[in-house]
Amino acid sequence: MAAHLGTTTGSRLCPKDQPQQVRMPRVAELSENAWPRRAAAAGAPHTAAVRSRAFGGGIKMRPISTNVAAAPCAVGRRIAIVHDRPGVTRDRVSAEAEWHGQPFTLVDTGGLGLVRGELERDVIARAALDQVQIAIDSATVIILVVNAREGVVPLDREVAARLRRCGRPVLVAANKVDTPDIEADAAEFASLGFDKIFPVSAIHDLGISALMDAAIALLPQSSVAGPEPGADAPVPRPSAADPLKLAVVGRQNVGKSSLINALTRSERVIVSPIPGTTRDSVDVPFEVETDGVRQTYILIDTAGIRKKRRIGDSIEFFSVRRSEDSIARCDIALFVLDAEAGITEQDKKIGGKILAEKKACIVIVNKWDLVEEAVRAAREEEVARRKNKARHRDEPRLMTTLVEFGQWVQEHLFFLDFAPVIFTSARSGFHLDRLLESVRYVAAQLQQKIPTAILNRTLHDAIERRQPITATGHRLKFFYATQVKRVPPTFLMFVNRDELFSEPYQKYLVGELRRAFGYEGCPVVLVPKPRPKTVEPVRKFKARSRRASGRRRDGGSK
Ligand SMILES: Nc1nc2c(ncn2[C@@H]2O[C@H](COP(=O)(O)OP(=O)(O)OP(=O)(O)O)[C@@H](O)[C@H]2O)c(=O)[nH]1
Ligand SMILES: [Mg+2]
Repeated sequence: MAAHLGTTTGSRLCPKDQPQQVRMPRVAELSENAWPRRAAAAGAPHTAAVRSRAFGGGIKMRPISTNVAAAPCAVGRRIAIVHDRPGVTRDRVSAEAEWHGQPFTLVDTGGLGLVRGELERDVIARAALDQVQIAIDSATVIILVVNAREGVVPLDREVAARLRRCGRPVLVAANKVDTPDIEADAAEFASLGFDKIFPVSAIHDLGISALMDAAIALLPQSSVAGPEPGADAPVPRPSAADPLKLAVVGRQNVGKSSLINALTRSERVIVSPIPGTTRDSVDVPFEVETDGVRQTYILIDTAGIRKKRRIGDSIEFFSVRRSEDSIARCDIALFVLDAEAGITEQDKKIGGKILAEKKACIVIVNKWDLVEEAVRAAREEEVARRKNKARHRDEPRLMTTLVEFGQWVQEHLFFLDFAPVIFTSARSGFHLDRLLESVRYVAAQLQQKIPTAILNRTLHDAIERRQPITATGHRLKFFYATQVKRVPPTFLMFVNRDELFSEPYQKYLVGELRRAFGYEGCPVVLVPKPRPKTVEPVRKFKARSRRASGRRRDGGSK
C-alpha cells in the first residue's frame, strides 16, 4: 500500500489550485459536543446481540473441509464464501437464523489447524485463530465439521481434544457424505470421543435436518423461552423496524475494519496492514445510546474493492461481489477514503457504485492522524503569510481547515456531493463521535415523509422561478407531485411534457428540494411523468354525467 505522507500542500488532499467555495460544507453543520454514550451495560454490542439469541452455534473445522457449505443449508441462504481452498474464511461470519421457529445465531469460523509452523508467523492466520477461539468461547453448541471422504486425520484428533477441553456440547458433522455408500465411513469419527456423529452432505442438503434438530435440542430450555433468572437483559429486538444497515466500503487497507473495531470498542474483525485482509462481508450488530435513546445498527465490514483488472483470483472476485452485494443491501454506505492517498480513480468508481444503487452515503476520510501534523504546520504557515500579507494576490490560499478539506472532497466526488464528509482516525478515535452523529442525522433524513401540500408548493415555486430552457420554446406545466418512496426519497411529478426534464433541470429541482427539506446524505430521485391527456376530459365527462343523473333523480322525486 503506498503510504506516502504528503505535506499539507503536497498531499493530494490539499492541492494548491483549489478554488474557494462559498457554500458552508456539511461537516460544519454537525455539532461538536454530542458524544453518544454506548450502552455500557450491554458490553460489546456484538456479544449482546449473540446473547439475545437462544444460542450461538459455532462451526469448527479443519481448514480443508468445505465447512461453510454447511451454513447455507442450516440457515437457508448463503452466508459466507464457499471455496475449495483452505483458509478462505478469516473473520467470524454470523447469521441470524431460525429452525422450526427457534431463533439462533450461526457462526462460521476459519478452520482450526491452519496455524502451524510457518503460518504461525502470519499475522492474519493468527488473528483468524483468535476469532475461532472467541467463537468457541461464546458458543452454546459447537458443530465440528470433518471430511468423511478423508476419514480421521491427526488434525481432527487435535481439534477434538481442544473442543473437549472447552466443556461445551459438540456435534460432529461428517460432511461430504453425498451417497449412502460413504455413510458407514462416518462411524469412524466416533473415535474422536463424541457420541453424536451426523453424516451430512452440505451441498446436497442431506442429513442437515437431523443435525439441526439435535443442536436445537441441546439448548437450555430457559434460553429458548426467555432469559435465565439473573441473566443480563437481552438486547431488545427492534420491533417496528429492522436495525439500520451501515455498509463500510472502500478500497483495500483504508481502515474499514479498524473503524468497525474502534466504533464497537472491540476486536470483532481482523485488522492487518496487509491489503485484502477482509474477505467476506461480516455483519456486526452495534448499539448506541444517545440522550436515553437506544439505536441499533448493523455495521457491515466488507472486503476492499480493487480495480477489476487487478483482481487476482476467484476468492477476491467473490469477495468483491460480496462487497457490492453489501452496498445493495445497506441503508447507508459509509464510504471510507484514505487521508494520505487522497481520492483515487478507484475511489470514484466505488462512489459510482453507491450512487448507482441510490444509497444514502457518508464519506469518511480515515487515517487523519497521519496528515494532522502536516495540516497544522500548513495552517500556521498560511496564517503567518496572511498576517504579513506575504502572499501574492494571485497565489491560491492553502487549505488549512476541515471545512475546506470537506469542500475539496465534495468537489472531487461531485456526484456524491450530497454526502457529508467526516474526517476520522480509527487509531486515535478522532471524530468517531461526529461520525455517529452524522449516521443518526442521515438516518433521520432518510425517514422523512414530505406532506404533499408542502411538496407541491415548493416545486410549484421552484418551477415558477425558473423554467427549463428548450429549443422548441415549450413551457413546462407542473400539475402535482407526490412522494412515492421514502428510501431512497422518490417523488413522482406529473407534468405536461417529461422531455423538458433535462439533467441540469432535474439537478436544479433536486437542489430546491434539498434547500427546503435537507435530505443531507440521501440521494433524491425525481420521476417526471406526463399526465395523460385523457384524464381531464374523462373527469369532466364523469362530473357532467353525475350532475345530469342527479338532476334526473331530483326531477323524478318531484
Ligand atoms: N495511522 C492510522 N492507521 C490506520 C487507521 N485505520 C487503520 N489503520 C491501519 O491501516 C491498516 C489497514 O487497516 P484495516 O482496518 O485492516 O483496513 P481495511 O480497509 O479493513 O483493509 P482490507 O480488509 O484489506 O480491505 C492497518 O495496519 C491499520 O492499523 C487510522 O485511522 N490511522
Ligand atoms: Mg478489512
